[in-house]
Amino acid sequence: MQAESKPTVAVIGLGYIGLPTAAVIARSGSKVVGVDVAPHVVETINEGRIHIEEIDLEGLVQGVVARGLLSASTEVPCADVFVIAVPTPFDEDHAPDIGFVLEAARAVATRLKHGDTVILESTSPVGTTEQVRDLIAHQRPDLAMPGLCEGTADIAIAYCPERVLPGRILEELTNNDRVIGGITPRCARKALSFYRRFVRGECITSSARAAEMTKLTENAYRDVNIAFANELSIVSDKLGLDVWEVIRLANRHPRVNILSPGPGVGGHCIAVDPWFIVHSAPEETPLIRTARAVNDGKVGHVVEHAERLIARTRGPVACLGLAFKANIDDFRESPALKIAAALARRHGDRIAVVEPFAAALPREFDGTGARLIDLDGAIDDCATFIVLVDHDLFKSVPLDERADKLVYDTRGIWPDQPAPGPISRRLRLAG
Ligand code: SAJ
Repeated sequence: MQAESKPTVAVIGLGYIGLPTAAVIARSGSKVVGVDVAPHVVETINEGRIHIEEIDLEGLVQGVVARGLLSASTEVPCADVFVIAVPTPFDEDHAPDIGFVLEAARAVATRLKHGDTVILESTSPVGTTEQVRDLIAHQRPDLAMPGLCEGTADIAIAYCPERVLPGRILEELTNNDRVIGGITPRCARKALSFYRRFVRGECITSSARAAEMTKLTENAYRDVNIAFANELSIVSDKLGLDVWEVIRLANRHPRVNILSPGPGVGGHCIAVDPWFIVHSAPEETPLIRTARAVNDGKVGHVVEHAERLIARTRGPVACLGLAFKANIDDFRESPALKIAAALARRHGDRIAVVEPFAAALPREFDGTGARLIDLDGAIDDCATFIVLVDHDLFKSVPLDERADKLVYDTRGIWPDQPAPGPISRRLRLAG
């Protein structure tokens, strides 16, 4: 990569992180090729459209594709900078699976030339960037590798985790601070000069291993803190207290900031990444492991409470929301989906699901008899509401449209909801 010219870039993986990243880099003037194994993703992007929901992304992709700055391919091209943004799932034993990262590295290795930079952005267990380096070293003995050669390496390899929040990806991609961990300090500086082209937040350099651990730490921190809120909600339920009130009052302390309880923790990051730490240090992580158990256990707790409510009522029950969090169309690892599907399996056609981000019920509901209805239909037909997601649409329902409903609000979106009776009151307060 020459110092001042705009580097050509290949972004491997065009999912929730890779596509917005490719588009933002293209907006900065670099020619970007996005690479994905799925032909329909490549076709969609080359038509200037997108295959995921994210605020403002469609317009941005349309613009950079039209200007010839972004294109997509199933093949990794030659480039100055390679950004790897592929998934890192875990297996049944919660062991991280870095197979997609290594596959991407293998494809990148065939294209590398002297002066190129390889950056891993996928959330990865500590040591993965070094494994990428070792794989490339094995495949390309003609290139001097950072950390393995005497003197200056031929290529730079770094780890720079994405930290963006779904629903705010474009804004956070540009404005969040970035941690850039190099295999060597020289690698970190090389990657830094790349990120400075499109990141307005501060870019801090470190080692690849520290940057890998930083990313895992951020999500484990959030998981542990949500677990605390979820545990409080179960305690409050037992003691007949309103958990939302308790948290609101406690948060008035200047050094207390408790997060919100909910039906559990979903998504593909916070419910997954803490396991990468546990897996690398199983004896040393009782707290992180317990937090995972508390958050996973919240799903069963909500199902039990909902069951009791449903057993005492008649007629259709509205489950509000399936997404793993508010205002997105992402149902992966969603506690709301697990809860609604469990209730549908048990109560069949009594269950009506409202999810403005779904065109049809997911396959988990096949054969249950449950149906997808819109919010107005639920307000007209259902006397019982189980709130599972805090979508803005649900929050906007005024009190006079729900005052006569029996409500179990796991997200605390309707603090003004009247408590019609002792059982439902206890259920609503459970959080
Ligand atoms: N949740 C609660 N209570 C809360 C906050 C969240 O129950 O107070 C639940 C949500 O409903 C959801 C889950 O936790 O089910 C995760 O949602 P989230 O908004 O906390 O996080 P994600 O998974 O959308 O994104 C996280 C972010 N990490 C942190 O905030 C530390 C994001 O910055 C990361 O880039 C992303 O993971 C990632 O890709 O790793």
